[in-house]
Amino acid sequence: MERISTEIARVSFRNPVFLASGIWGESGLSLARAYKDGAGAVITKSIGPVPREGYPNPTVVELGDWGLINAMGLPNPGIESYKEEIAIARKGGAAVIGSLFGANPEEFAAIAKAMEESGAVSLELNLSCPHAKGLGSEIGQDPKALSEVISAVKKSVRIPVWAKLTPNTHDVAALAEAAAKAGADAVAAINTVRAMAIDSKAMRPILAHGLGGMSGPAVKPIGLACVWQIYERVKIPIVGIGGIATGEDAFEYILAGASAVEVGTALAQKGAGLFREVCNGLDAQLKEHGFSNLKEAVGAAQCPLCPPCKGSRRKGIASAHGA
Ligand code: RRO
Repeated sequence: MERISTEIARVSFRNPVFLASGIWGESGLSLARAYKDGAGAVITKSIGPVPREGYPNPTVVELGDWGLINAMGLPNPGIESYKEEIAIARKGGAAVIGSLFGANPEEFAAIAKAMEESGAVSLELNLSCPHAKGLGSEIGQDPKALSEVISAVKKSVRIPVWAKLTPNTHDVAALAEAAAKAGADAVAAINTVRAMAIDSKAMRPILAHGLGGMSGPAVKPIGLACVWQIYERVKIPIVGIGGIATGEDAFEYILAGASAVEVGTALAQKGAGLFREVCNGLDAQLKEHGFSNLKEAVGAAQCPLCPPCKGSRRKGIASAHGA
């Protein structure tokens, strides 16, 4: 399906529908399986410097059609043992993006190097987990701290580095700008939206951790707005995340400015057939709207008049993106 092949920071992908971090990323075999099932790339579970158990149960609240709230607490086996899983996924033929977190730039840089050595084709820095003390968005909401992490990782690896941004901020585009200035090759947006569910009978939060992160259909409009605002401000590619379950959802993210998308929550409901379904749906949308390839459609909704006309606003933005 040539029309939907894409490129993120010098790396080509057979299609733009990627497996999001946090689902099916526990083992190399499950990552390879998702790739065989049609993902354009697979993103690992977020991996830290040492094994971490995560929060006690309950860690997930399902909210029906809206999606779900999770507070897993970054459970992972630590980079030393996870290196092998990346190698297994690579042997299985998968394009692997390593997702990682740390408490400081040095930790990020060390894990990044280990992931590169294991065969990851790019890295996605988790600067955005919405509920982890001293980690995730506590670093990623601060442009200075975010920049320090990115600069350190860029010095330690040669593969492209994506910064995964939080929507839990007043100006996501400013974070993207800081990331680009620090050398990030791409940004991914969005991680989950800080959220909570309360059991009114028990009069307590449902999640053991209290606060969690919302994903699924309810966050799609938030993700689209973030991608839109980022596309207006930075030239590096954007990977869109949040509530994508159909080819039309993916097409909307592309129109807002994304060059690829990640699916997560919808996979839990619909299964691995979703990758091919979203790819086919996206291909059909591109064809129906007269685009001969995905690149032409990236940011096409940025013309407020009659997309995809050659309106001046779109032209200005598109030329800033080298189109
Ligand atoms: O593990 C988690 O609880 C988690 C992570 Br690392 C993340 O990046 N986003 C999220 O909603 N949960």
